[in-house]
Amino acid sequence: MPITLYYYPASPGPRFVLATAKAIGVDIDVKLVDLLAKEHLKEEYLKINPEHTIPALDDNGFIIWDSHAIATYLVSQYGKDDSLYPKEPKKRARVDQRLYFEATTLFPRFKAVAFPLLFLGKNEVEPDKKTAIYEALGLLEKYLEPTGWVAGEGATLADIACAATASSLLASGVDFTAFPRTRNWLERCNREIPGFEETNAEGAKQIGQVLSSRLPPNALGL
Ligand SMILES: N[C@@H](CCC(=O)N[C@@H](CS)C(=O)NCC(=O)O)C(=O)O
Repeated sequence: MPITLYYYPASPGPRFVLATAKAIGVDIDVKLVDLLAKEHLKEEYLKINPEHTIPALDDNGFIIWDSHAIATYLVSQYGKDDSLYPKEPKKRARVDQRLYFEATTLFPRFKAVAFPLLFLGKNEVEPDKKTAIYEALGLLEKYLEPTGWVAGEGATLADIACAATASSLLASGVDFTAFPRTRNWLERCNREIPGFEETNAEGAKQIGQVLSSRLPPNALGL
């Protein structure tokens, strides 16, 4: 039986999961949940995920949501090796810490800007929310300093998670001039993480276009 991913291409989390599945060679059926049409709030989807967030995964009746929980499950269950999510406790702790950074800082700051534009009819960005995005990117820039990767010597799930969100910010007009390592790393993710560009680039472009269409020119730039 196939594994089903409830998915919306413009959202970073579903792209993170799809890129992970691609990188470890797991076949996934994608079921589109159109956020802009509010399909995530319908009874049918609330039965799958009462938190009404995308993505969620159904692996033959095992239902789990939150992109980080899904991606770590997929690698633990189906990965051929542990390079994306190391088993060694200290290496894993570093990857987990950076996954939680994405889950609790980088992505929520993006969502704090995107949600009002997408769902509340807003056409502006509050200055403190914009500042918070630049602060989060400053942290990511620091994390990349030792090795050029987010959480260790090579690409891990933390890179895929952070890159799905950072590429969305770049496509939405955030100014990356002060974050040269982050820009280089995004290009490296596209080149070196198998399947990443293929599963991520188009959706990042889509969210960038939707957000830009709701904002005055250069609203997220400096
Ligand atoms: N921590 C969650 C966040 C998921 C999330 O907030 N997804 C957004 C789309 S990018 C969503 O579903 N928004 C609709 C809602 O919150 O009702 C994850 O990583 O899966």
